[in-house]
Amino acid sequence: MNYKELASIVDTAAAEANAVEQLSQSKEFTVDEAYEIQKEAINFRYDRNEQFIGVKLGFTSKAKMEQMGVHDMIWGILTDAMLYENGATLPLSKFIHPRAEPEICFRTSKALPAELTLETAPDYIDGVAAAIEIIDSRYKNFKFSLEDVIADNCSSSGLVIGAWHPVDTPVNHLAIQMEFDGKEVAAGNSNAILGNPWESVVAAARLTAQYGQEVPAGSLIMAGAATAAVFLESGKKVVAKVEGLGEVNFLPQ
Ligand code: OOG
Ligand code: MG
Repeated sequence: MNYKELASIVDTAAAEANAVEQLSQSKEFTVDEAYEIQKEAINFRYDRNEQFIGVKLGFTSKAKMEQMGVHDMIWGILTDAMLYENGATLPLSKFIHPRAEPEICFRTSKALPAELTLETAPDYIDGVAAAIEIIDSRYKNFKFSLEDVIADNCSSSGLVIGAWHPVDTPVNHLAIQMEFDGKEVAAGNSNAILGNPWESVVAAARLTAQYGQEVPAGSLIMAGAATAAVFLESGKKVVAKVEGLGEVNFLPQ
């Protein structure tokens, strides 16, 4: 099977909300090949007129790596079809076994260069916001190897963004919390994200350049979860709160 054929398996699984076996069970592939498969899977979305809106990083915190049993940072692509409005109802029928995780989102003001530092990164960003990512692995039992999850566009399936705040809004050492119907289901600190969430912007610039992905002005960068992700429950309102950045919510139904 070539990359495109492998990509069509995860793309169809996503489109039909039907879990499949891990791709590596039929063919072994490397991390670099996994990104080739991811690219082909995203091309299927572009063929359906979905638009690039940004990138997401994954496994930027210990909590996430431990939950999923993997040990390296990953990145994937976000499209407009994944974006839900703050307060929206999320149709659960479109998903397989979705989980939510509270995150921080950055918005680019200029195209990202390949090399950024903690000092230069803010020059390329014009907003920060509280966010929730909805991840929905296309693999059975939400189980995968590092290569498999990369090929599956890092489980990307949805995101909700809160109100934008200026670029100089502090993002370090912020309390992050997620509630289902008012009950806390996850809690952490923003510094669990690579020691400083701005490191995610630096990493996004480096990784996207390495794989030839442009990140134009106006793109979103999801920094990765500081806490483990939690399975959605129908009718239970999901609220994420990030100290200083406010709240963001949606209703799975
Ligand atoms: C992969 C996606 C990880 C994060 O924020 O760490 C991720 C997964 O856990 O299915 O989005
Ligand atoms: Mg995430």
